[in-house]
Amino acid sequence: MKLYDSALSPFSRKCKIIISAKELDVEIVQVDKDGANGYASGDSPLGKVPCLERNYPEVSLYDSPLICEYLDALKDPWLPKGGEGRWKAYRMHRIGDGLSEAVYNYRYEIVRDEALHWSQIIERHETAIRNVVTYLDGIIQYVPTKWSFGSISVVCALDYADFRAGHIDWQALAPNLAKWHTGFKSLPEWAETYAYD
Ligand SMILES: N[C@@H](CCC(=O)N[C@@H](CS)C(=O)NCC(=O)O)C(=O)O
Repeated sequence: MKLYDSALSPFSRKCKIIISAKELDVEIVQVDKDGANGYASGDSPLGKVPCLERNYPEVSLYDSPLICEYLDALKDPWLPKGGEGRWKAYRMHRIGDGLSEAVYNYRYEIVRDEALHWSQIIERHETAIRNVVTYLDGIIQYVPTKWSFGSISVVCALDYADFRAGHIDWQALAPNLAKWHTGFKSLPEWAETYAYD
């Protein structure tokens, strides 16, 4: 199997944490942008990373929540099989992704020429970032302090927020979340997949 990857992508990083933690046999392939096609990410018509190419190219998987669920299921699944725990894990995974999306959208606004900046949209994304970290700060004591289907997404989003929207200083807004996040930095998979130096 091959994971089409770009080192800075928080969506791709979630997949790499699972691959590393579970020692899965997946080749990580760095891809470049291909103009209006997006990334040259295998046979994904979306042109986005990550994309997971399995043994049959016609059944590649795209969109990171789906790829994470597939990879997780290959060995000792973190995602609970059913019950409320499963919904909680999906929910945490998706709020982490939503944070990454808000940071990503913010970034795409501010890299335009200044004359094209749309201040209401920039403020919309910044507000979403602030609201999500404040919300997470209040519930983080219920979220596992080790890798799980939910925590991978939140950890990747927080590092990405630091990298692309550091002026928000999410740690100051969310001290409980900051403490929780710091606990992951000593895990080998964190350092191995961290690309924001
Ligand atoms: N919902 C997608 C989002 C993936 C995504 O937006 N990836 C970005 C990189 S962080 C990308 O490939 N952007 C290229 C483009 O849209 O042209 C997922 O979770 O996989």
